[in-house]
Amino acid sequence: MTKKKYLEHEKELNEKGFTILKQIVPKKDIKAFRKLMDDRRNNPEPDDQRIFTGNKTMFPMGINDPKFDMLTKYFTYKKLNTFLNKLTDNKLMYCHHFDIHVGHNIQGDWHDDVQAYFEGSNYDPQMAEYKKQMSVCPLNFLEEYDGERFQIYRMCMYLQDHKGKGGISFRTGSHLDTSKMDVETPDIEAGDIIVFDVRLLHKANCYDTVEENLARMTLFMCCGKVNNFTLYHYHGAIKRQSQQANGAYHLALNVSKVLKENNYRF
Ligand SMILES: O=C(O)CCC(=O)C(=O)O
Ligand SMILES: [Fe+2]
Repeated sequence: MTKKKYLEHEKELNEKGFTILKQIVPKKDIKAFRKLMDDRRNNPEPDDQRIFTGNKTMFPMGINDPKFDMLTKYFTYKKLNTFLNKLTDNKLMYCHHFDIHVGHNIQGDWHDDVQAYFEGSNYDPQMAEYKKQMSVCPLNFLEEYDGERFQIYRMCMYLQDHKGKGGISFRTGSHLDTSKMDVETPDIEAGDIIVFDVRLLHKANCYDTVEENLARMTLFMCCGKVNNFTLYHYHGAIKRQSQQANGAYHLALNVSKVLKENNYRF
């Protein structure tokens, strides 16, 4: 990526709250991930953990389940890693938040993906109460602290195209001002990765698997710049994951190995 292109993405991310990195994931990986996820959904083994909401299947052990080991490839895409390292001044940190979702046919609600209660994060009082149980950060997430600002991002990999329907919508600029109402629904091609600020309000769009003859599959990863904001979020994400998985959170040894090799702290 040229310096000019990088600066355009960074500006868009800072101002609108999201940017799209085109064609990060090779077609052969998309095919292999889809096959794996389809298989894990359709052929469960007795010790598998799964959560069903509507027709969506989630895997609470996430990438730490050895059966999903192949998904550690997510941390190896050079173009994505170069972008994230530039964005975080080479202080990139994995936040232990990795969602594997298969199937989704209902319209989601507007929400952010912040995994801790921060001062100023008052969009939804009910969510604020839930977040307080995860992690309470005394910092205001709109202000700088110790020369650092809130820099936590979600990386969204869609394993099918969404041209005009079934993807994700954002309330542009709502990461800095929750009263922003302008909605954008970007077209996505399988293999693109959307990077968004976790404070940005977003919602999943309805996708009829039967009509499309294809299950809606997504892989959402999360990382940030090493600083106090990120640490509170990180602890909240671990707590959430252990609640979902009904047990202690363990980072799989192989996941940590791949993270380390690719300059992600954990
Ligand atoms: O599936 C999507 O497009 C969005 C999902 C989402 O927002 C979430 O899991 O937090
Ligand atoms: Fe979300």
